[in-house]
Amino acid sequence: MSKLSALGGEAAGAAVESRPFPWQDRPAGCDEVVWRHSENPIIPRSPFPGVQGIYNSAVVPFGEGYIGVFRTEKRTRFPLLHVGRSPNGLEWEIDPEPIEFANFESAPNHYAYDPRVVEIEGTYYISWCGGHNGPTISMASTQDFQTFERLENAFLPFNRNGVLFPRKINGKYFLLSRPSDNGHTPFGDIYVSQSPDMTHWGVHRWVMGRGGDEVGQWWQRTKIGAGPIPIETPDGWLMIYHGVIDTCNGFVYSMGAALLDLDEPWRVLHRTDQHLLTPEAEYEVSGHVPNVVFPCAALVDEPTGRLAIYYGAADTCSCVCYAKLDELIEFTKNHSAVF
Ligand code: BMA
Repeated sequence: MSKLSALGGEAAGAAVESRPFPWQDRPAGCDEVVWRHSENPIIPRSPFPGVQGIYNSAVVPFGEGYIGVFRTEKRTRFPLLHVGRSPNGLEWEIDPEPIEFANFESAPNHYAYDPRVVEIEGTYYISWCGGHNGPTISMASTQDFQTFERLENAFLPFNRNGVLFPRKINGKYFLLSRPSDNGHTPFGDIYVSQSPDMTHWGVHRWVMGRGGDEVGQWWQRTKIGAGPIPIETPDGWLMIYHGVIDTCNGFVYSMGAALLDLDEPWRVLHRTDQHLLTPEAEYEVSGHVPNVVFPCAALVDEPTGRLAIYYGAADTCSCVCYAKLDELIEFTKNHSAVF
């Protein structure tokens, strides 16, 4: 059964939990379904000396506040994962040292980027793009964000954007991914795989493909990839994702959404026929890689239906945007092209 069987409106009142939910109301005069936090970036490119980028990162509620796994780059520009903590989801303290795994010797050539985090049955799982012989989906688990156990890689190279579902479906773990290549992949569709144990992955099913001329969908014509952990709703799994267009100045990464069948999540019910957010703000169009909005996490305040989406901007800094869950679902249903 859906956790969000009834999507509360604003009148539903204060959040059940005492931890503050990161939120700003839609600004006056704005009629977008998704709007930006007014003080983005919430984490600037250098949260502490020696760091030159922190982006495409994941957060979850934890204790009285929030915890996150951040893609952090020091002067080597070699990406590693760092834990961060926040009382309110907006102000963050990032550990200066990267995550170390109890059962795994970190080699200097093991990179790690674009993490996602999810709690399933009391254990937190981290999936990220990792490797040393080509990128694939690496995974770890933790109970407390102090000790981390490295799990086996889910797939052979090359693969990216590994995103777990937040519960088992018909007794199996489900993992979205985007098979890719060793470089700046110029193609890519979203697939879903199943596992009985978080180690052995199979039953690979195609979920949805990139857009193109035939479907009039250029904003997502080059490749697509799942973003935050899918959100369970009565209308299906809400999967926020990125879509990419190739231009003469390089790739442009935008954000879209789809609703997937709750029991058979390879079946797409609805899918936005336009982007929800595209690089326009200064911090999105300018940075290490201009023109990137890259969502990796979302928080839902169940009593109010408020949604805070965390995204990396321009491969440089960390940002938040907001939506109302019921509005986003209605928008996805009413502006849909499934192909
Ligand atoms: C992808 C990943 C992301 C990055 C994006 C844009 O291939 O490497 O981490 O945000 O490219 O550079």
